[in-house]
Amino acid sequence: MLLDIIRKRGPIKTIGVLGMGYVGIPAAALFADAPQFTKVYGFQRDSPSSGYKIAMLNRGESPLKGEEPGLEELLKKVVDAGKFSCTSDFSKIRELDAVTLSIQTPFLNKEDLLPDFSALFEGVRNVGRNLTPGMLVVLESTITPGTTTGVARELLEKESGLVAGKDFALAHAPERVMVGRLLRNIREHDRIVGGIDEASTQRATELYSPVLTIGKVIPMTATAAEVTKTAENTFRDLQIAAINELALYCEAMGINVYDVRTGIDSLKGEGITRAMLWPGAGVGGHCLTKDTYHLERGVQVLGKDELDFPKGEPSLYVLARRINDFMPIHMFRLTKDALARAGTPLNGAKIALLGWSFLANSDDTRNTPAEPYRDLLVKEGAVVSVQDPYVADYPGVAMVPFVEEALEGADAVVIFAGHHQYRTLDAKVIRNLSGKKHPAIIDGRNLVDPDAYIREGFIYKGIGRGDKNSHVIVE
Ligand code: SAJ
Repeated sequence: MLLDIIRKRGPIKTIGVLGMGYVGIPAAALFADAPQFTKVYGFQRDSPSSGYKIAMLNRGESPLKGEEPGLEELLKKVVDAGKFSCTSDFSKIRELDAVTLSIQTPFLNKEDLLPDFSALFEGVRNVGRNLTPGMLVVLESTITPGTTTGVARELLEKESGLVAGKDFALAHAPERVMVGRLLRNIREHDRIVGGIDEASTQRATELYSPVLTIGKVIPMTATAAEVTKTAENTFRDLQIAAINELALYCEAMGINVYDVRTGIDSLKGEGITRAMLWPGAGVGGHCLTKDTYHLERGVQVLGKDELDFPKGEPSLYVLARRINDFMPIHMFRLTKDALARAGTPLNGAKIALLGWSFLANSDDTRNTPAEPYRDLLVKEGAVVSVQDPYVADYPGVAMVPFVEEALEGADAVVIFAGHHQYRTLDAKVIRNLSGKKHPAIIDGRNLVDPDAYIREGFIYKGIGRGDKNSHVIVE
């Protein structure tokens, strides 16, 4: 009986974390800082691309880019105390009471939206080969619902000859961390903990409780935990699509979506909420762009003959993805229409694309919606110069360091990411830099005041700004 084996083994003392990335490193440091645990190993393949992390981490240095408040101090503390060390020797897993896997699951390619689980499953095999009775295995990566009780369980059992739920505990505890607040998120967010059975859920709760400060453990089954993680991002994507669709409607009806948003958002109290998010030039990143498709694949596999759904209708969630992915195309349409009003053909037009990263005030460019937008312009023969204060280079994209350089001779200025630096752009200065009588300004993130630009002779277009998009051109 698993509970007996676990009772014989006693409380969790030693832990392994596979995947020294932005999820695994803070998780390992927090486990090591908990007095209940005596030793934590961080496991990292000694590969050409990331083997360097091993020595860095053993010096108490973080290989992560960007500011992570408290992380370096915490790493130094646990390394100096001998409670944390990083290794590529997976056989050390045999000594441990619990192992977590935080290995990324990117898409193989955008077309078929199939995830690449190869790195994660290699980690699972490494655990399987060193699995001992009574150990707890927890998957933290975002995975398709059904993976924990399916492929992951099969791989662990095949490699170890042990049986999940009988000889070892198995659970899914999805990460909910955001770059820039990793430690705070792990400590303060509630932690979804889903075991393949009651004993596994309890053992995983014992593992995570010590690192939570104001967060609490929310227990459920492993599959419910997988659906929770993918659905929480699916719902955010859906909320964004809902306001993006409303923005397109408002443009068509000649009204300002932000007035409507303020109006709807005023309906508050007595549990009434509308969760109004913000329309924009598109949705990028590594979470919202893929988690919907994990959820969809999960229900296709797990619910294949059971799903009762309106015949022939597309999934609302996939439709939301399509609406969000349409926004860069809409931005292209706004650009083309604005240039047409100035009598400038797209072919040969000079476009200043401001903001390449997928998120305001961030350097993260993963799945940026600016890329499909730029591709459409380049295909039409436009000359695009990209500027982003947080991004110095990007393969195949001509990037300029200063916004003035991008604006030099520009026929159109397009704001794609809501970086705060772009809020203070001066219409008069931009017009002089562009040297054009009627330059275009396309605002994808509602950063600028339309009238300030229209007064300067600009041709203005803004997402959701049906009240301004057909303005009279000021000579
Ligand atoms: N976006 C909009 N309108 C909005 C909000 C976002 O167009 O109202 C766009 C952003 O410009 C960006 C994309 O959506 O291109 C994603 O933005 P995001 O704020 O959701 O940032 P992410 O992708 O880093 O989402 C992460 C997720 N966290 C985890 O998966 C652990 C998500 O669950 C969080 O809700 C989100 O951070 C957050 O709230 O910061």
